[in-house]
Amino acid sequence: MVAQSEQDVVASELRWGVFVALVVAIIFAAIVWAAVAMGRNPPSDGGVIDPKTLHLSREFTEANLGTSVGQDGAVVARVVAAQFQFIPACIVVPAGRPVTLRFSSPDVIHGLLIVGTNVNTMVVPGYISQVRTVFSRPGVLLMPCHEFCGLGHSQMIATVRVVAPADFKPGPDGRVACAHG
Ligand SMILES: [Cu+2]
Repeated sequence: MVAQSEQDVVASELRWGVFVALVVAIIFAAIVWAAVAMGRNPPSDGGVIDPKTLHLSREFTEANLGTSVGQDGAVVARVVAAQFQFIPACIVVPAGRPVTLRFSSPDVIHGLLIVGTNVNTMVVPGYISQVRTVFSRPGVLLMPCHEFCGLGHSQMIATVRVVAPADFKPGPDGRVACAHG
């Protein structure tokens, strides 16, 4: 091996430094581009809400929880993640159609994922976590809490019932609920 001079080593370090800086700049630019030009933001970007009064007003009151279909046909499901349950513990969503999921917590930090889908978010008190997705096919999916939130954490699991579009029948008030719970 040829012995390198001190200057060679410094020059090599500088080259690698520039290379790494370029990689970081490209990744950073991609993140900014996705956020600004494509509107892709982290799931926690759904707005702020006071965890103390979550259940009293605005969208997370009891009557608003679960799945609803708006006048424009948009499907939105709202779920409260609390120690140690999801409320409601079961939601119904249609397959093959965009669904917006909105979550919030009245107590501590929770997290959730829906098994076999790209839905995966933290639920931080004070913020609304929003995930948009399309469920590809009908089935019963599990939605466990994936952030340790206390002694009952392992019991904290909900069910997502994905039904065929023909079986997705909102009531006159635009709401759809699981048959039991
Ligand atoms: Cu939890």
